[in-house]
Amino acid sequence: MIDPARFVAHLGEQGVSFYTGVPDSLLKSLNSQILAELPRERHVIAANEGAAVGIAIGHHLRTGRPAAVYLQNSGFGNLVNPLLSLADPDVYGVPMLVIVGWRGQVGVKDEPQHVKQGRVMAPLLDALELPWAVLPKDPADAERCVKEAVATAVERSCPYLLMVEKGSFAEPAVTAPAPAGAGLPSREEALVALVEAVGDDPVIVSTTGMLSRELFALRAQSGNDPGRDFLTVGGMGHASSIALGLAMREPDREVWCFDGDGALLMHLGSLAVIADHAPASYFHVVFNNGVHDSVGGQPTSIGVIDTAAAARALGYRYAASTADPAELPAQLAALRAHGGPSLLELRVRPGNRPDLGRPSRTPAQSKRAFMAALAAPERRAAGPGEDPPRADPA
Ligand SMILES: Cc1ncc(C[n+]2csc(CCOP(=O)(O)OP(=O)(O)O)c2C)c(N)n1
Repeated sequence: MIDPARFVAHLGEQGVSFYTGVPDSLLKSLNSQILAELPRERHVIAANEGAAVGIAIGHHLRTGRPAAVYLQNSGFGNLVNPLLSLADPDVYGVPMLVIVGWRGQVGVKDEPQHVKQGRVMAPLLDALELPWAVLPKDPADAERCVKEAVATAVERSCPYLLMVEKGSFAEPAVTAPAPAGAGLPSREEALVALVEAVGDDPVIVSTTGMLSRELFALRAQSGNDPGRDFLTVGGMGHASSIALGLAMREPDREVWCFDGDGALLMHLGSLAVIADHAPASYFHVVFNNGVHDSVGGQPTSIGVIDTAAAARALGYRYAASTADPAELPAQLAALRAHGGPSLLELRVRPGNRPDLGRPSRTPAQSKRAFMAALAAPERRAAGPGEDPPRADPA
């Protein structure tokens, strides 16, 4: 295994001393090392993977040096646009080292949302016509690989991609300070109270990561599952847009998006579009723990904004904030009284219980059940010119 401290030191020796990216569970040790060791001038946790490439380009324009960009391969699609239309040697030609955590690698058991992305990684990388390699787990081989990667990136003025397999990095010797949150409820406690206050009739679209797993576990435990939860297991940052598409075709039923602060920031522009198009039945709750909790607790930039004020400034009809689950019935009454699109920031502490399970149904099974529940006969008939709702026969 690779010692993350040595990895960072070795990259420094190759002239790479600036890091930016979106954290990943496979890169957790490296992310912790960078967080603990580097000053803020040398490390930026970006809103999304494409933005990280942008930051790396800016860094190079002023320093002439390559930056390191890190991400999980789930975010590969976000990165491809600026990589190919800006950094590529056919455009500006910007050297950088792109370190990609390889979830869903063939032969390694992983969640359904990672399987296809993992399986097609090699052909996708080949199609980019950029140099890439799998980072060896042996420390000496890893150093040789990194040296060669940086030299190639600089020589050819291009991004070089390094794929990192599960279990490549050892635990770091240093630890970043634990994120704050004392006195706040856990995400799961807040979720239980929120689900109770939302009630059984609405549709719920929950965000990527632990929150969806906690919602699934809550339904399984309580035995009360109205069947109208959509778990956004991949596509981080898009739960609010899924909820928008739904709400526009479901104006007589409340649609609630349960979001995370990292996911909210990842595609914050969607809020303006939601404000512009969502019906009054659209409600948005952001579980704000200040970190990317699901992949190791690395901070987001949510702390610099007033989330409720930002939602109002982006056009939401009403927005408020609370850290008290007991206040939820009153807070939700206020949201409902104002009508949507409205947002509630729910401040919670980082962390989850260690024995949290994972959804036992496949995403395709969940989708069919969800569509069938929405199309259930007690619902209104399709309006003129509308397709009747139907479950996917696949
Ligand atoms: C596009 C994309 N980038 C990165 C990831 C990896 N990832 C999964 S959950 C998560 C953190 C989510 O943070 P937040 O929305 O704040 O929710 P929390 O985990 O704190 O509850 C990340 C980075 C992903 N799934 N998709």
